[in-house]
Amino acid sequence: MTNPLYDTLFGRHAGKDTPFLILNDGTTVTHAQFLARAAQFAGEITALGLQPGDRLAAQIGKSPDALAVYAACAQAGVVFLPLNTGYKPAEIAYFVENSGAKLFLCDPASEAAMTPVAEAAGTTLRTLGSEGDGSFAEAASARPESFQTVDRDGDDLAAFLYTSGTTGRSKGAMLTQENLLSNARTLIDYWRFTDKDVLLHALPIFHTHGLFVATNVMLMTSGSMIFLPKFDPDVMINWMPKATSMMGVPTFYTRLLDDARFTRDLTAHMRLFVSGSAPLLAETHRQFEERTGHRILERYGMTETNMNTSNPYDGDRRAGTVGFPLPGVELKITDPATGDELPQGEIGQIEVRGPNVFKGYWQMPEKTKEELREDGFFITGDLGLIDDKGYVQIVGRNKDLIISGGYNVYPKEIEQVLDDQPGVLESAVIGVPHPDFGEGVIGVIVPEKGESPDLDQIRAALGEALAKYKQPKTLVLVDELPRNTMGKVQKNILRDDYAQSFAKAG
Ligand code: MLC
Ligand code: AMP
Repeated sequence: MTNPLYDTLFGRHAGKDTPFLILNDGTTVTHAQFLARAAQFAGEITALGLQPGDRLAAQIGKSPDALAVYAACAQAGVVFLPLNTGYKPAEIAYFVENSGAKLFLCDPASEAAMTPVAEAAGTTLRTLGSEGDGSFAEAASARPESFQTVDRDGDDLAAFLYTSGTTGRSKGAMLTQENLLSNARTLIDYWRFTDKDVLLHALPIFHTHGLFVATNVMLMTSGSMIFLPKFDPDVMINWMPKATSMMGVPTFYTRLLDDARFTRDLTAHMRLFVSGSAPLLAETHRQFEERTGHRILERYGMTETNMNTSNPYDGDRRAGTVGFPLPGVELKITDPATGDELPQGEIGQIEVRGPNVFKGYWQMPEKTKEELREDGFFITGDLGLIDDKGYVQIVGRNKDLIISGGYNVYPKEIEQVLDDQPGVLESAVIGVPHPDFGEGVIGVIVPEKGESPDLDQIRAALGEALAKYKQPKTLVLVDELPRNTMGKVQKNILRDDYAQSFAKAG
């Protein structure tokens, strides 16, 4: 093999007229059509001067063309950097600049806003829309439908996915071809995917879950995907009888359960429901089984590691646990202070090692060293234990992180924006239970002495700076923040104080 990622996921389908993507309007994109488009894109990327190892950043809506950019990068040996479509220009500027991306693809509608971003970073900007439109798509249409695949090695970089950090600065997790391939191979086996599977795909394709877990698995098994632009209960319910499997974040499951049309009959054709990216409440697990007869299979992963653990396909899928370490993945629970391994049953930090674990953070050797040990164990920042049956339970986080609807929100990033606002002395951002998103973001603000900050103006500033899902759903003003004797803000007290804030929301 000359290019393991391309050959294993894409090249294997050369010339096949089998369905790959089934779109909401009922049209189908075959494997061969998809590869032809990807080859045109690879030709265009190369013509724009990108060399193997260069980065291509993309903030584009979910569509077959968007997925073809991933395939094209693999074929041209270019590192793919997908970006959340909700990010604002101020957020994008950092990723494009930090990654040194040579080409930045954005939606035609955001071209004007992104032009200064690309100019400042010295990056070429092209557009790609969801309907085959945009300057990149148009230029690529004139290119051949085949492309000489660039030689690559399993250890070469395939993708950068940025994850935020507790310091507020995002880090580019460098993932190799083999990181992605090894995980997909394992998951296919563990979850019994075959070419008969039809996956209901409603996740975004700019994160690990929708891009690598779902898509790589289906590409590797030659199955097909009902490829939906976003999660919409009506559309999900419409397509469910045609699917065999679904992967989703817990919000998908709670929203489906809220819909009376979601029944045992509707799911009769399904063989597997997978949940991950955020904790699934044991109650949701129970209600789901009661309603449909299916037991959700919960697994645990991260951007830096792909998937680490999974409940079993055949054995007991235990609610409130994330199952066993996947084959090839070593997992241990360690003492955060000493790094020593703890006995079974004790709570500590979760560390993992395996072919799935990333190569480090782009141009951040110090950060990499803090989290990725020399012996290959990655300190996940999650706290957990291994129970008496060997199941891993996640009990909390050793990092200041909120997970809202499956998206990670790092409080520091929001606090920095809040602290910059006129009349604000300091702030603390917390996550509290939310019936729809699992956790909802709250911003607690302390005004400067004698000041009364304008909350509408602050909301507007947050709207300018941050993607919608990061913006606090509630802002509150307080006289002071609770602190311990060391002066550290006690977020646990704030979380208790505001625990009921979203109790009636939905
Ligand atoms: C949307 N909103 C959110 C939000 N998503 N707010 C907080 N958290 C979220 N996740 C905002 C919207 O902008 C809107 O604001 C309001 O909340 C309601 O929007 P909605 O229409 O109900 O949201 P919707 O578009 O339906 O999106 C909800 C969702 C989506 C859950 C379907 O967020 C989603 O697809 N999440 C999946 C995330 C994911 O793929 N994570 C995997 C990461 S990989 P307003 O004010 O306009 O009303 C990873 C590793 C691993 O973690 O283990 O997998
Ligand atoms: P991300 O950085 O977006 O990849 O998010 C990874 C984080 O999501 C992990 O470190 C966990 O905190 C969380 N996570 C993923 N899957 C689960 C799960 N099944 N249960 C609880 N938390 C999860």
